[in-house]
Formats: sequence, structure tokens, C-alpha cells
Amino acid sequence: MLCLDAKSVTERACRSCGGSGIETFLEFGETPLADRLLTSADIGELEPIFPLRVAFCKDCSLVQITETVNPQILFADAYPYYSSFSPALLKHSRANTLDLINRRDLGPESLVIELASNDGYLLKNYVEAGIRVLGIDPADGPAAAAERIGVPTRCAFFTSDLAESLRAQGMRADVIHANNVLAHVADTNGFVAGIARLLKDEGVAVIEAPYVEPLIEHCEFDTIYHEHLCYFSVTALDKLFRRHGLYLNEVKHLSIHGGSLRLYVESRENVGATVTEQLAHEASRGIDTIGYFRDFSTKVDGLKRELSALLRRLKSQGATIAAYGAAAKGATLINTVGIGRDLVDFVVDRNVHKHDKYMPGQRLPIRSTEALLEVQPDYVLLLAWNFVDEILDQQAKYRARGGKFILPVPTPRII
Ligand code: JHZ
Ligand code: ZN
Repeated sequence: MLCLDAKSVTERACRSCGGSGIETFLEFGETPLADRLLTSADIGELEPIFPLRVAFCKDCSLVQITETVNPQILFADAYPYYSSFSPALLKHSRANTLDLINRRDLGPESLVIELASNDGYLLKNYVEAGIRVLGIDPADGPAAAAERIGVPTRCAFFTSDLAESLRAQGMRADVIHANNVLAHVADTNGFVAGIARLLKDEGVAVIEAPYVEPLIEHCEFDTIYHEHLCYFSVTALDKLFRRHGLYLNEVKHLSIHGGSLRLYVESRENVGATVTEQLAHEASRGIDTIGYFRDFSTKVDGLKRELSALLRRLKSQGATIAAYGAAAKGATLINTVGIGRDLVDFVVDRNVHKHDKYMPGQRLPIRSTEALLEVQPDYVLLLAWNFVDEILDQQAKYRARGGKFILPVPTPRII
């Protein structure tokens, strides 16, 4: 258990089943926190670094990192991630809400709760439709932004205790959304137990999480950082929900964030073909065994070497290089590959909260996206590769002038 004063703890048992059979298959050494952007005042200071190692649980198949950094350090103070900066994500979220309003026949009597509601990017669609909502998010900046657009938000971490107190106030949800948060919580079981308490008997929890299969298959190793404690397979999720009297009844594949799952979880067991087929698929690929993960580390080392060699070759030919997307995954990429100011001059991002700050570790300065047209670097390393189509469209002018993008994964290539 994490004591509130501790900066981090090293877990010896599985986060989900508590078993002791966890085996490390990937080591990054000690890395800085991916979303802890530096201000100019921090530049002379040392940054906190924490071990980053990935392990597999032989008992329940969950892939997880072994270090838990205090969530207060990770999420509460000056958390720079605002969901609404991505039009693609807004569109994706809106489609999800409209589908649920339809499928579940939601109306003014219904209640929709979102865990990690960020800046209200999703719940605002229900507010627009006259449906009652409650957002819960521990990051004060995004939570305040949600309130400003009319999304009632509790600025808090979601725990089983909070679920209990909301239930005591008579709140039970028809729909609980939890997008890109299940992998972030240190108390995995407490979080799921909280969902079970807060859901109406006939309610549904709709949960999105990056899927471990594309992470491995497309070498998306940069999505590994301290905020992401778990990397889920359907096999591991199914066991986790059942432990709390919940059932994973339907699963959908989404392309967002390099390949994600949308899970439909209910307290009534009604497991559909999408789930049984996915479980069979994972068993046939061996995703429920450590063998599937054993050569990942070699694959990651190969990609890191290749990308570093490409950037060094371009640089030695006199090219100028910038990067796009001060993303958390960008921090893992630049810090594990070793991409510093000698290779990349600056990073651009649309999120104004990130401007004039510096990427953790390598301390690349962050500027607005206009800098690409002002400077016209020869190449732009696409750190936010998960939004490639959107960003290429948006940067048509930079490209028309001869600028080129470098995609780091699944294998480094120039486009
Ligand atoms: P993006 C985030 O990770 C945060 P990150 C978090 N850790 C998580 O779980 C995952 O998502 C799933 C910018 N951008 O979203 C915005 C543009 O500048 O891929 C972001 O700073 N222009 C909770 O940080 C960054 O790029 C654009 O057109 O790795 C993208 O970061 C678009 C689309 C984005 O995730
Ligand atoms: Zn386990």
C-alpha cells in the first residue's frame, strides 16, 4: 500500500489478483515523470526519477509496471493534459455518448457519471441533451474548465469510499464512463469495487483502455510510463471484473491511442460473442502467457537503435529537426532513446498549457504549432503518432513547403 508521504513504492505482488508470480520482461531504468513538464525556474534543478519496469502476472495475465508513484504527484498538481485539444477525441467521445443515449434510452431522469472527466469533453454532450451528469476528476485545472462549460464536477480521486458516500446520498448511475483511467489507478480493485457500488442494477459501465496486443505488435513502447500502471488484455480484465461481481459482456476495438478496447461491464452476466471470441483469440496467441512478452525487450531495443541512427544520419546531413506533440508518450520516447537538443530543436503542441515549458528529462522547449511555419524545420518527429491523420491534415502547409514527418512506430519512417 502507498503511504501518502511516500513518493513511490515498488510492488511485489500483482495489482489485480495479489499473486506473487510477477515476472519482469522490460526494463527502462529510472525515468522522469512523463507529464511533469518543467518551467524555466526548474531548469537548473534535478528532476525526480523513478524505476520503470514492466512485468507479467502468471496468475491473472495482467501486464503492469512495478513502481507506483504517489498519485498526488502524478495527477493532482498542474496536470497538463486537457482532452479537448483533440478534435478527433471530441468526435470519438460524442459518437459514444449519442450511441448510449440511444441504446439505453437515456433521458432527464437518468444519471451519467464519468470517472476522470477531465475538462468535461465527454459529459458536455449529455448536458446538451438534458441528461443529469456528474464528473469526478482529481486534477484541479481540467475540473475547473469543466465547471466553466456547465459540467458539474467533483475535484477528487474516485475511490470505493467516494462511491459509497455518493451512493449514501442517493446517487446511482445508469451509465458510468471511465476512459483512460483504469490503467492509471493504484488501487485497481478499489476502483472497480467503487464502480460496482455506484452502478444501478441495470446500469452499464463503459470503459476505454489501451489494449496490450497492439502495444506489443506495433512496438508502442512509448505508451509505457508511470501514469500507466496496467496494460490490459481481455483475459486479465475479465478476471478483474468478476472478482467484484461485474461481468464484461461486450467488447469493441477502437483505433484511438494506438489501439484501445471499449468494455461494456454490467452486474448481470450476459457474456456476448465479442468477449468469448476475444478470450479465445488471446489464448490462441498466447497473450495469457509470459512467452508472448519475452522478446519485446529486444524489439524495443531494435526500434530505439533504428530511430536514433535515423535522426543522427539526418542531422549529420545538416537537417534541422523539430518534434510534434508534447505528449506523455513523447517523454518516454525522447528519454529512453536519448533524443536531446543535439538532435531536436523544439517540440510544438496545440495545448496552450504546455507552451513555454520543457519536456521532462531531455528538456526540449515546447512552443506553439505556428513555430513549424515560422522555422520550417526539414523534419518533424511525430511524438503524438496516434493522431497522425489529424496532424498531417492540419500541417498541410508545412508539408507543401517541403517539410517531412518522421513516424517513430511501429518502425521509424519518413512520410
Ligand atoms: P496524447 C494522454 O497521453 C494522457 P499522451 C494520458 N496519460 C493517457 O492515458 C493517454 O493520453 C491515453 C497534442 N496535440 O493525447 C495534444 C496537438 O498539439 O496522444 C497533446 O499534448 N495537436 C491520460 O499525452 C499531444 O499532442 C493535435 O492536433 O501521450 C497528444 O497527446 C492533436 C490531436 C494533439 O496523449
Ligand atoms: Zn495477477
